[in-house]
Amino acid sequence: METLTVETRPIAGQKPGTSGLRKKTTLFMSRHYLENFIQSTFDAIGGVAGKCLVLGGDGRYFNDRAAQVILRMAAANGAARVIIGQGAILSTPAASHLIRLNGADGGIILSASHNPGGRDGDFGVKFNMANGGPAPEAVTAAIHARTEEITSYRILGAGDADLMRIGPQMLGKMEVLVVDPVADYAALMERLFDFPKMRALFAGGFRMRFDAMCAVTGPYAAEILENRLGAAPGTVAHGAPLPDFGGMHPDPNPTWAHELMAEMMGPSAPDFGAASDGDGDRNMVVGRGIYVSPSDSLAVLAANAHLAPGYRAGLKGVARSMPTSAAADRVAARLGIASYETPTGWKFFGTLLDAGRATLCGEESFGTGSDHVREKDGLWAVLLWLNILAERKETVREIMEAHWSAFGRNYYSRHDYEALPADLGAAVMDDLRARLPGLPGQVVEGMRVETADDFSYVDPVDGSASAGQGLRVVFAGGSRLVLRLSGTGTEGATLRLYLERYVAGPEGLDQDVQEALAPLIRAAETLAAIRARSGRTGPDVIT
Ligand code: VG1
Ligand code: CO
Repeated sequence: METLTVETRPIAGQKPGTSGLRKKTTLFMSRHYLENFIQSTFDAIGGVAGKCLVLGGDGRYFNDRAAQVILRMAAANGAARVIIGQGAILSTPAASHLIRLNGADGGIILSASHNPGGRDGDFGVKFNMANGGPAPEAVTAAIHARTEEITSYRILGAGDADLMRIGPQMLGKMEVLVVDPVADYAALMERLFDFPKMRALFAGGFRMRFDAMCAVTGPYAAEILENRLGAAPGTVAHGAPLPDFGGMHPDPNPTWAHELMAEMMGPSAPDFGAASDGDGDRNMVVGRGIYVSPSDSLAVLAANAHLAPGYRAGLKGVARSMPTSAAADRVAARLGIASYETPTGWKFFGTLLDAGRATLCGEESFGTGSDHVREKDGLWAVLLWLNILAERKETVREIMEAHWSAFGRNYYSRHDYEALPADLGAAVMDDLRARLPGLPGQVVEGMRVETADDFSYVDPVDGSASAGQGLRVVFAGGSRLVLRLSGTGTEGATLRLYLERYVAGPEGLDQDVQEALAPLIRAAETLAAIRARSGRTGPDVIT
């Protein structure tokens, strides 16, 4: 088998965003596009000669073809071994676990997460480091810089590897080890949680619905929930991963997981509902008749994690992304442990997890995880909830209400304005940023502005700095609004407006969320005028 060196030229725009490089699938399939990015990644990390990598993806259109190209490129670049999920399938948390379990040097995950799949949808590539976590900004910047100067890439002149055959095979001089995508991950979950107790819960008639949304989590959820925990067959809906996600939009929020929401709010709702996203790293949790906001979910998990065997020793600290509500901070304060506020994106949690400063991490965007891997982990969060439910023997509603009366309630919502013209999105941000210095002291919609800034972060472990991470306006009493541009979209600009208001209780803990936030919603329009300037009547998605 011959190693080919193929001449190429830099392709503009190969700049990773919040979570890897995401582009239209057809662009990724165009000549040299994937190859340039993969070679640039290999070059930026000092080559892959002699190294071991993990490879897999969420099964979306082009997943299998891209995996074959990457295998041939890894072989041509001298990699010793690639561990790949059968059929090139791996959820993001399972990939993170395999990197750590095997002491691999890193991994490549093929996913655009919640972005729609299919030929007309999106595709993505993420690079993860030896700790199993997303490449930090310094590495993604080096990859991007390399894409701007690349002149050639190396690829093996070989046929396809047989990715359905579990076990080792050779591709040139490189070993390709095909593994069951689920087995090691399921074993890890059995170590963290009290499976006998959770089995007893289901045996006692507890009913659950898990909506895998035709994305990668289906096989994981079916194996763990139905086979190992004894949940009724059919508990997992939309369980077969499909290249176009069956036309679904695997974003686990009330808008896109509307089937699950309708069932959970209906007359014959099961006890517990959950959904996950395209690559299995995010989760939505719903009780019978009650939606749990992701910020609240993080706080409840932090307050109750000690009920699960893997966390019995207690938590070292809790970290959340800046736009996530401060509910988890209140729990950390009560537990006497540290809390951290990081920029959006899981890559910022890695150093805290590695240094043993944080055990649980979470984002308002339905991402929760712990130090068991270095990615957020949708099914893990669902299992921790189940373990807590099995221990407390209360309903989700009872658990939420008890939590709010103990800690107060951080009313929270995110309003997304999707696919705005890029220049409009940038102008809204620029104009509000320019106004920030003059805002403190001003009264907007009856609320006095206390502080206003553009969030910047210095990593407490490695000292790396990240500026421009979101505009914050904080009002007296702690209510706040945050505005930032999405870094995962592939069309125009998506503005995310985050709204939060704290009510200490005991009165006012059961308000409608949007009504509780109404003054902040008005203040945001006064300050940023997104509706007026875009001509939109409201957000596209409310979570
Ligand atoms: C979004 C979320 C962010 C999350 C990221 C990747 O980013 O807001 O919290 O980490 O997606 O998640 P942005 O830049 O569009 O706001 V995933 O599951 O899509 O890998
Ligand atoms: Co995801």
